[in-house]
Amino acid sequence: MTAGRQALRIDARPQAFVCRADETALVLIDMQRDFIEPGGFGESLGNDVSLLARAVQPAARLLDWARAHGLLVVHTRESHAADLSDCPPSKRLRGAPSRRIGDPGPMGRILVRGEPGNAIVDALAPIAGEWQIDKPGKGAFHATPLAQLLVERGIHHLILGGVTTEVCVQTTMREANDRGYDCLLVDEATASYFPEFKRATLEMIVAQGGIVGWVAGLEQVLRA
Ligand code: C5J
Repeated sequence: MTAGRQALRIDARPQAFVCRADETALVLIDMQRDFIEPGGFGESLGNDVSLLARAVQPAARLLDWARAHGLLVVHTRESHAADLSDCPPSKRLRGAPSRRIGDPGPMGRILVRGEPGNAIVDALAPIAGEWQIDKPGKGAFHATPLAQLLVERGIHHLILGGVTTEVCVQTTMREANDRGYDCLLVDEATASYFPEFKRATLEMIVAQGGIVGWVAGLEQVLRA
C-alpha cells in the first residue's frame, strides 16, 4: 500500500476521525494579515488582533504535518476585486468600522485582492502545488471553484484550521458538511476575537453525535 492510501486515525471528539491522506485536504481559512495583524480589516472592526495571532504557530505545525503526509493543502483568502464588484453593499456598509472594505489603510486597501494586507501571513505562506482560493464571502464554497476542484481531486475529508472560528471557519465547515465532507477542526489552529465564541463553536460542532463534524487537539493530529 502506498503512503497516501494508508488510513490516518486521529483521536477526536465525538469519536475517532479516520481518513486517507490522498483523500484528505488541509483547509486553512483566511490566515491573512488583514485579520491577524494591526491595521487590517479585523482591527478596523475594533477587534484585538493578538487573539488571532495565537493560532499562527499551531497552524504552522499542522501545515508541516499535512505537507509531510502529502495532503492536498488549500489556503483561502477573504478578498474582493479592486472595483468591489463582488462585495455586496450589505457587506461594505454594515456596522461602523474605522475603515470600510476597499478603503486605504497601512497595509493597502482593506480586504482587496493583491494588496499587502490581503496576503497570507509569512509563517503560513503557500508553496508550489498548494491551492489558493479567493473568496468574497464567509464560506469558502460560495462563489469559488472549491467544490468542483475537490471533486476532481477525489477529496472526501477536510481538516480545517484558520480564522475566525465562528465566522469563516464555521461557515465553511457547515457548507462542506452539507456537501458530504467529513470535517475535522483542529482546536489550537483556529481562533476568534471572542474566545467564548470559539469555545461555543467547538461544542456546537461535536454536539448531537458530531452534527457538523469532529474536533481534535493539535497533538492528537500530529500523532496520527
Ligand atoms: C470575518 C473571517 N470574521 N475570516 N472573516 O469577517 O472569519
